[in-house]
Amino acid sequence: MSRLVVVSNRTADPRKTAAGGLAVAVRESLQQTGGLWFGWSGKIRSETDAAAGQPDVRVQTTGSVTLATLDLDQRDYDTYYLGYANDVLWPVFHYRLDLANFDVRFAAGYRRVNQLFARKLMPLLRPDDLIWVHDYHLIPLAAELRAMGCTNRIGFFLHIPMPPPLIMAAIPEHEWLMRSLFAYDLVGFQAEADVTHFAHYVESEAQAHRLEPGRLRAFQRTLRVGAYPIGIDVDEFAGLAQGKEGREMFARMREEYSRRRLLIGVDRLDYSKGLPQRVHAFRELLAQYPENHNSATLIQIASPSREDVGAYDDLRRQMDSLCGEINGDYGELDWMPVRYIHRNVARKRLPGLYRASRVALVTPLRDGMNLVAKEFIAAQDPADPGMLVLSRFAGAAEQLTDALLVNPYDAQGTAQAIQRALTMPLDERINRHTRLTQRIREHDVHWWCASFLEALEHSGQEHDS
Ligand code: GDG
Repeated sequence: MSRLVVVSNRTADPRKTAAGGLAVAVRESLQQTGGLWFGWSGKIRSETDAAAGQPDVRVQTTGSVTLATLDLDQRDYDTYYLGYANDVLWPVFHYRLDLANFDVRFAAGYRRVNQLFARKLMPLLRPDDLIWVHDYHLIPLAAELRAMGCTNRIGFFLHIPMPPPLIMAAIPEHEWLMRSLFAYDLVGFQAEADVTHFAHYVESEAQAHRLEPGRLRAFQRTLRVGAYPIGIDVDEFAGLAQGKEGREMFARMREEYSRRRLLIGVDRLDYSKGLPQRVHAFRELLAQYPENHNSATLIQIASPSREDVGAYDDLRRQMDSLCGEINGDYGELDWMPVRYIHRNVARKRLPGLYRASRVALVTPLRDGMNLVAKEFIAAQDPADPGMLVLSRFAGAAEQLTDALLVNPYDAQGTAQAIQRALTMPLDERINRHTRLTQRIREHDVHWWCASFLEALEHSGQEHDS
């Protein structure tokens, strides 16, 4: 069997509990097969180190997994990471052209770091390695590797949404970016909508042909594409809910909120997650349904994220002020409608918190998948489950159709759905939860990993140039 080589912007220690998302999924894929995980160390290389010519790739093996990391210098961090990845690709791929900053230095830095990754990775590769590249930071990596003579099978998975062609076309380098995807053997997306957007882009902008479902031909290359919706480790997460810290958290929350109804939101503080819109909808709930006064309480955990990027500062100020207003307008001496926590909460405590909540609000304006929606389902008591209110614009909405789907831009409609979730009879909650659990079990993280790697293994070398 081929060795697996995973490449992502950041790596994490595979022995430690990862914070979530990509890190959990990658750890899962590597633990199954063993292999190499290559990426940025998260450290900025000091000028002294650079001048002293210190080795810049550190290799460390633990069990069957080898971690290889490299430091970036300040200029690369500013242009590749803060600049192109998080000030161009992230906003545009989440349909936020208004927040994108198309600075030409960013594109050059992005290309330079992808070349650096390719140069440092090449000597570590073996001829039959399967290479799996993750996410928007590394779109051109396969093209750079191919230019250096790499003939391995290389797959790419995009964790964030693929926007429609006319939004993609706003990126000055869009043609180069999309062409470089054709250096992969397999490109996986989260949802069918993303596959459709990509196919439309290459058909309209690059005269691609669809050879058969899942195969596109353009730029003299043939590429396999497909939707591989990422999942969670359902048993592990349900197990955490039953563990010591999970049970303690659940008991504390149930006691604290015994006379109230708890709603939960857990997100990175990111403008794609629709946090201000969510607070507006919650305010609307209090305005439209006064029976929730002195009762419904929203705990919103917004873990700090990308604090070096300007748009995130504005969001933080906006959330501080919205939550202050709602508490000022509706709060009582013994009741605060919103508890807004701008800190990271330990992963082991999340399942207990989810389980103690009657409703989860997962209402991004745009999201590749959204794993919080799946974690909330996994943590519920099947005999008395809480209800998920889910944005139709999250990739998860394609699968989780038994949640209450909402348009997060519509505060009134979202408030109505929240009220429906809060008052839903037990039998309907159980029926919906049973079907939702089936969906997250069918497409869990093991399925995601195995199905992507199997497709990559069988994708073969279909390039003819
Ligand atoms: C990208 C895509 C896609 C959050 N706050 C805390 C915390 N979390 C954990 C959650 C969950 C993870 O972080 C977040 O996952 P998401 O899926 O919501 O989102 P992104 O970080 O935006 O990730 C997304 C994902 O990649 C995977 O492909 O689903 O669409 O944007 O696991 O529980 N964990 C802890 N404390 C927190 O305060 N411990």
